[in-house]
Amino acid sequence: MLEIKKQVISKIIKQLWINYKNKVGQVNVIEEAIRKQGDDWSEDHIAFRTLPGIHCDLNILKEVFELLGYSKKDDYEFKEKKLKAISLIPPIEADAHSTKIFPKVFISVLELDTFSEKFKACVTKYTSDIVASPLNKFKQEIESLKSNPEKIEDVANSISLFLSYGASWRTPTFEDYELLRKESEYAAWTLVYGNTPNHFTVSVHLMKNFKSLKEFNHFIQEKLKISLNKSGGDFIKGTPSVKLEQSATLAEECIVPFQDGFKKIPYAFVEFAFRFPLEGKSNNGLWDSYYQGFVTDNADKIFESTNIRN
Ligand code: OOG
Ligand code: NI
Repeated sequence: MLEIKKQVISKIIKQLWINYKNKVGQVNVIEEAIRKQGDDWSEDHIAFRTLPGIHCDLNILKEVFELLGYSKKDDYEFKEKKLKAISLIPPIEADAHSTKIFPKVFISVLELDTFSEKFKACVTKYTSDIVASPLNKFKQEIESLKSNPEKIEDVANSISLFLSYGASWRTPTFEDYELLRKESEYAAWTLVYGNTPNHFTVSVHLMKNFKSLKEFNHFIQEKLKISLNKSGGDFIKGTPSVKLEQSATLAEECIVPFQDGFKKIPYAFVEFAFRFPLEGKSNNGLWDSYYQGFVTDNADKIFESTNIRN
């Protein structure tokens, strides 16, 4: 069964990737430039955002990935942004000691408790539109692959659609979007885009042509003329001592429908991760020789890649 699940994951990731690449022009530019240098595009992780609600929050996405063979790894808390998050790792077993492995998944959710009453009512108005989740359907579809493996394409498509187009509450008004944005950029973004991936992350530590994230950032900024997120004052979030350095582009805008017209809203960005080897391990490209967790202080700043820029 694990083998079939892995094939499903592979198809889903491919679908999500195509959807993301079609909507975010900078992805093509960056991918092509990296490949032209002779390096591979090796995905580190994908990130999703959710709003609280029994049929649409972090737990639904978590269970979808668990159905596919992913396992929950760590919990993260972002007090100021009023968010929490988890990471999931792909089915590794025999692959852990390998260079090719599926991306990790990072899922976050808004914590409603301490927001204003107006804000809470606004979030709930939308999330209460979702009265059922597709989890049971996905469970049955995956089970059915045991006896009908030829259905794999259909099953992968059905899950990809859910993960690509996000939660299906009513189209928001621009006024509600602005109301949420006053208290949380994250909430406003998620109201518009639902649980579609907001970034894919490429592993810079596995590239032959770039010895450091600094060198890679320079390439992105000077050669490709793409702007990077400077939240926290630096382009690089993290240090070798926390075993993870990250940088991210500023999200590209998409035209999205509101009840009262169309607007351009920042959508998705590209993230770059440079993972350091664990104690006693060398940087030989094998998955289990690098730190594979996330770092709260880094993540806190990465979230801001989709903020509205004035
Ligand atoms: C997730 C931000 C955190 C990381 O790698 O630490 C993150 C988000 O923007 O939704 O991606
Ligand atoms: Ni990330």
